[in-house]
Amino acid sequence: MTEIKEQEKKGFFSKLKSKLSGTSDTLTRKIDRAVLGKKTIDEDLIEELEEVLIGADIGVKTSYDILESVGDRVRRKELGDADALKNAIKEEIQAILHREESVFTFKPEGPTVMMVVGVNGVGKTTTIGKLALRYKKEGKNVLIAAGDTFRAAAIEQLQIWAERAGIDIVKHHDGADPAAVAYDSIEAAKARGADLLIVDTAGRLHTKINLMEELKKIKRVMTKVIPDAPHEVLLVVDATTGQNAISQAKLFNESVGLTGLAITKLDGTPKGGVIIAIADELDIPIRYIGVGEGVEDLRDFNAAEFVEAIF
Ligand SMILES: Nc1nc2c(ncn2[C@@H]2O[C@H](COP(=O)(O)OP(=O)(O)O)[C@@H](O)[C@H]2O)c(=O)[nH]1
Ligand SMILES: [Mg+2]
Repeated sequence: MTEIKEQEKKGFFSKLKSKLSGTSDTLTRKIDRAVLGKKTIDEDLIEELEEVLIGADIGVKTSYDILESVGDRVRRKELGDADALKNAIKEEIQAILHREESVFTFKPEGPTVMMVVGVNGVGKTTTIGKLALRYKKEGKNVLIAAGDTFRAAAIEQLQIWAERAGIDIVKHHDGADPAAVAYDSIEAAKARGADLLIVDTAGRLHTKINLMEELKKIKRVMTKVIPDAPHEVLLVVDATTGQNAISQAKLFNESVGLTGLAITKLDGTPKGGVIIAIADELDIPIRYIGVGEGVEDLRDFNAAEFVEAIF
């Protein structure tokens, strides 16, 4: 029994490793190449490594921070060889990621309300579908709301996930007021005693109202039914957009106040290093990572596991 579990864990990990190979190619292979055969660990090498880190989308500030403390250790002659140097970088990265590792938790009673935000195409609706299925499997009573009323296709897409998961969906016609959808869904969640309500939102609008104003309105409306809702404002960002993901996170955080992040499309991209910059530059917990389109490809973010997979 435990052996099977052990094997499952190994399979799960090797799959994660292969999904993140784009990032390990740009990051760890290049670190290896830079340090390989170097007899002395000096300032030139540190500079070379800084370029490697920046090239892996870790960002200028974060790359500098990482190598500043590694450089200190080099000057104190604590790092004797290339392996020790590589390990020091790995430890620094893990420490940064570890700060923002924090799993999503449910309120002890009453519906926990999660509002999912982000620009178009980042993977909001897909992430909601995966989460709904997962938490239902874990025995939660889940309800989802089609708050992206901007396109009919968005409602249909969520409907398909709801059918697949065998869960209820609250929806209005396309073009309806998303705040009204949010209000109805939160009333329904309360009335039905749902454990989790996940509300989808639009990433773009072509009307006069600004997206951020609309998201604020959705948040406000929710508090009329459940005063401390939403309990989670989850921003979804697409790792393949690299440094753009950071500016999106800053913008959404200033406007609507984020409590968690999901970073999608880490599979196949060489830009996965952006997660390190996000963890370093923003003080927002990373809840989930997306490494593919399958249901099992949305995982709780685990800093140690992530670093092991890319190093
Ligand atoms: N490869 C990959 N594709 C993803 C991931 N998450 C979402 N997608 C795809 O990204 C596209 C846009 O997703 P969608 O959920 O419609 O984005 P939304 O506009 O934010 O709601 C879809 O084709 C998804 O299948 C992921 O982790 N990896
Ligand atoms: Mg969508």
